[in-house]
Amino acid sequence: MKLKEAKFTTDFINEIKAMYAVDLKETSSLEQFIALGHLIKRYDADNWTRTSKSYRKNDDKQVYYFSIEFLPGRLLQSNLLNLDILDTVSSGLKNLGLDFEKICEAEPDPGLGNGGLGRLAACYMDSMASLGMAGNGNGIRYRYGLFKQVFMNGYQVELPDDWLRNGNVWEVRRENRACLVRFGGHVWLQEQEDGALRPVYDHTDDVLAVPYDIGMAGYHNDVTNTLRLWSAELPPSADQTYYSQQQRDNIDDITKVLYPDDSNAEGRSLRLRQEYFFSSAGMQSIVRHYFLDHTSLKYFAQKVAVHINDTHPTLVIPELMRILLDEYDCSWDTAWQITAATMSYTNHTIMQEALEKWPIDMFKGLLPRIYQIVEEIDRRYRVEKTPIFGDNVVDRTAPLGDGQVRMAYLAVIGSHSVNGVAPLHTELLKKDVLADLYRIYPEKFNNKTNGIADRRWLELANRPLTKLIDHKIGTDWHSNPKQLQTLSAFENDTEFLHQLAEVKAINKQKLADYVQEKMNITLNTSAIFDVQIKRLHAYKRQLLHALEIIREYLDIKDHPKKDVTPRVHIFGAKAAPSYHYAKSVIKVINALADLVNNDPTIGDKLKVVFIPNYGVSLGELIIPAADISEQISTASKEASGTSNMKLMTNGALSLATMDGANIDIVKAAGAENEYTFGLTADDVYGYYHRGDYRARTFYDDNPELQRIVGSLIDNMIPGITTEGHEIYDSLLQYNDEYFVLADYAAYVAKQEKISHDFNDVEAWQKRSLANIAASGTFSADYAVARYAEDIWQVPYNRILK
Ligand code: 26W
Repeated sequence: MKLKEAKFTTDFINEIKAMYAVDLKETSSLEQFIALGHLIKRYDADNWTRTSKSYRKNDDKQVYYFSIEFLPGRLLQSNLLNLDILDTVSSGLKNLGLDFEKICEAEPDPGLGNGGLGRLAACYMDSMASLGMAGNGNGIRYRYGLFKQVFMNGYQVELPDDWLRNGNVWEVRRENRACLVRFGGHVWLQEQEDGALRPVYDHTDDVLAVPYDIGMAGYHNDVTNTLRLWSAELPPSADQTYYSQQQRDNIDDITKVLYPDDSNAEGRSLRLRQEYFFSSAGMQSIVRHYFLDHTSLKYFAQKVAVHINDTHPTLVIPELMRILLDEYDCSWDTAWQITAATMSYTNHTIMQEALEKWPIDMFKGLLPRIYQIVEEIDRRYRVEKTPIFGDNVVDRTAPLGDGQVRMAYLAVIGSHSVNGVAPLHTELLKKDVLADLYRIYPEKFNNKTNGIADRRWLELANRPLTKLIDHKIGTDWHSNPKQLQTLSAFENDTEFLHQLAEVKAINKQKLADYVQEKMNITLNTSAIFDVQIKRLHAYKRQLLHALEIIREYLDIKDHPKKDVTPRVHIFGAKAAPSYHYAKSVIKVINALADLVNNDPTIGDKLKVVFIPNYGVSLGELIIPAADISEQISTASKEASGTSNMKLMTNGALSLATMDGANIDIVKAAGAENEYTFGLTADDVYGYYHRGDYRARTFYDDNPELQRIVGSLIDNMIPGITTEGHEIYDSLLQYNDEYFVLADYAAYVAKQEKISHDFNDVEAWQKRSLANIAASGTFSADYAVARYAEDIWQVPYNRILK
């Protein structure tokens, strides 16, 4: 949009006056942010209105991306960038004597997600809008997001994330778009005078689902899509009938808080209520919207694509069936044909404990009508497939089995497309986790490698690098990220390589200033910034990284005169509150940090920093400062990873196992520009098949490893008696489930090589440049375009080069 600085500053001052009736200089950064947010939302209102109107006028097919998690991060800067007024507004505010950075930091970071899945959904929302695609998000407006993490004596402590205490400037409450969602009660089919069988409900617990819409502005295209987040409230009948405090609390609880687990399906009934709540509200509002401009269901699947982000929204399948059968008198076959053609499902993990299976009793009690429909889906699936594939395969793949509703199977059977998020992951789905269903529906399976919103993770998070790249190759890469590849022409441009090193140094200093201020730890910015930022999980092997730190520490202690390449190990990771092992690893790393950082003989040769409360905003500060990107998961366990892509595009070199999208990153940038090591997925599966992995063998054969693992229990690291023994036993008594000891030697060898290579600045920057140049392929714009072409069949108007 066109905006003159003078117009902006006038509007802003008026906004402040209108909202706070005080002069600008008397307002806080938070008030300035809130006023600015309201002003920007007003600037974008025309785009938002026009966009949804044009989709209806052109009768465009629309995508509805259902996700129980969205991690949008702060929206101020990305909205300003996408509306093409970032420079105007930032200089306008500076000229008013305000601190733009402080205003940006006043914005709450909506933690409505755990990690990869939630952030991917947010990146895809940005790309759908930026491609001019009719892409709507559908999720939950949690009153409390993912817990705030603080460390008390090195232990993780969870605090409530009261992100709405100052309201949310970007949202619009849509009272008149509310829907009623029914739980519990009894349902039976009753013959009507027209002979049709219709369900009759009684004693149901009804909940009002109220949507809050947030505009998703596209990049320089005046398109603004909608992210709709649902909130649970008392139904209108509450005015007439008495509701006990308990009943009121039961309703409130539905959207009160995000479940902080990102890999363990707890199977709590409140979680099931959350999943049905937003799936039903979302589906009802989609069908209602469709019938604003259509009279028959014949074209529904041609006008609506519903995407199921992991199994959490799978109930959209029986819910659409319920609506078509019960409210539109559709025949079963027609309803099923429409539903399967509308639905598509993405799997994000192969971890067994993460695959949702709901006890039938709980499911039936809470969702009686939905259970009847799932039962019929199961019955018809068995009737159709048993003659072809036999009892065993059908029993193993039917939605109902072992007293459970198996959500992944229901998602596959009820969708026309099933995709993994990186080539290796998709192969493992076909060969292992969903092998039986792949035999039955091979045509449904496809791969869609993840992507990242490079506008946020490069253009916004790393302004110095963006300016340097613009200076070298122009700005076309902003909307055609593959253009970054043209940077490789400058791989021998030593001046440019040194400019790259300066940019990295600026970002490292920025992070060092934050760590100094918040944690009172002084970082040596010429050291290697070795970064591992992701949820704390055994398969992600933060423990392997910790063992390396112990090795480095002992090496310096043993050889104080030895010339070492200084290192700073940076961790960011939340552990699910109920995940005991993960919390023990956090304690051990923090105890190790205390030992290393306060050991006078170490000085600034080695530092360990575990930055608390890692999330999107901290990621934007840490990622541009990274030299090494730790992607060391046990091969086959990380479906894709996306921090690997964000670190790559900011010039970090990957230290990686051949797992998830690491494989594709190595292929894109060239193995010579990364550090790969360790067992492959085939090696890991080989051990599973043979059942012959013996962690102790690796321990017995490696005295150095014995000393390092021994330091977990020999009090070298103070304060970890319990945790040290727990981890020590997990390795040697419980046979090291994630092959940490098997990969130790290869990992350490690469770390040694990194210490050597880092000192050749030009060679290092040349490899850093190769990563930046090759990173364009991992833009979410290309990933979403592939979903649009192969799965959703929706148009988008941006020509992608
Ligand atoms: C039921 C508990 C639960 C909650 C969340 C189980 C599983 C999840 C998510 C699927 C876990 C997740 O975030 N998976 C990550 O998804 C990313 C986006 O595709 C991938 O890049 C990561 O590899 C994957 O771990």
